[in-house]
Amino acid sequence: SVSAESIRPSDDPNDRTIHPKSEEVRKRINVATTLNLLFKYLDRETKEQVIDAMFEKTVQKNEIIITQGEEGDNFYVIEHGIFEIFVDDKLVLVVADGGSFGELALMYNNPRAATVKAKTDGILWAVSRDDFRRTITNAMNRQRKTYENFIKSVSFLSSLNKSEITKLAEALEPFNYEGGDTIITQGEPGEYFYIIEQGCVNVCKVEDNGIEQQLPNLGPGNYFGELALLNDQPRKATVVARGPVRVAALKRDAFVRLLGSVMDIFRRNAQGYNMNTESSSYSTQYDKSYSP
Ligand code: 1OR
Repeated sequence: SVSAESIRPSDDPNDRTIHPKSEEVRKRINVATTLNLLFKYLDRETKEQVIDAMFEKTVQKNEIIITQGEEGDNFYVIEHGIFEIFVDDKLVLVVADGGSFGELALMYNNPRAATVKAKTDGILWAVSRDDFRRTITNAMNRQRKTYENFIKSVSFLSSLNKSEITKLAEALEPFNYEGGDTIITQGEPGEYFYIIEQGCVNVCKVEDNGIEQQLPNLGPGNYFGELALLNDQPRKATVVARGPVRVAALKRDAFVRLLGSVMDIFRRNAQGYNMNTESSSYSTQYDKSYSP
């Protein structure tokens, strides 16, 4: 399905590698990468470039794909198969379909941090070091810079220092929603904290007595989803996109690790949630309730 010949136009200023592929193969790769974290940062065009640059590698059970300590050559996305990751001969992680490995050595110019071994036969899509850096590393750096500027513009994050901003920018993940999409469902467990980059969300809470209470809408620079992580409790409200919404999201462990200095603000603002929405002393975040 993949031509052995690769075209590398040297007069192209972008000097892109293209391993030609059928539409069917591109679709398979698209499926394999939809949930992959590294691909979240890519706009459609860059993602197409990564897929262009990929070449297929079939592997056999027990094959060693990466050896700890060696220099990094490729990054791999798993279309199919189970792979075991060992650090100092200790099994640390098992990855399978849609997962990936081998990015660290390419991103940071380090020796391979782990050994990766096929537990089953499998199919991998490989991207060479040069192509990886040109596409994925570049996109991640761009995204990080965009996030750094965004963080500096968000008032509840104004206490963060430079190194905290850098770490937060590395940990934030972009998610996009369409109008009507439910971002958070009341009663479910929470794994993410959200800051709105673009758009507006509706927050709605069903009280114990069954009465639905509309909370003020939230917009750019506002946050939600902190309570479940702060208090280790189910989601206390449902949050729905009112139109196209883009959020910067932070996983639970990163939230705890990176926003420690902001917890007081969260706690203080959370006291406002318990008051009636009509109350004049409603929380700081809602002082300027967002209405587009
Ligand atoms: P790499 O280029 O260093 C080995 O080649 C790959 O294994 C590495 O990139 C990651 O993609 C992947 N520690 C190091 N490498 C890991 C780890 C890992 N997990 C996956 N890889 N740890 C496991 C974290 C759950 C830390 C163990 C102390």
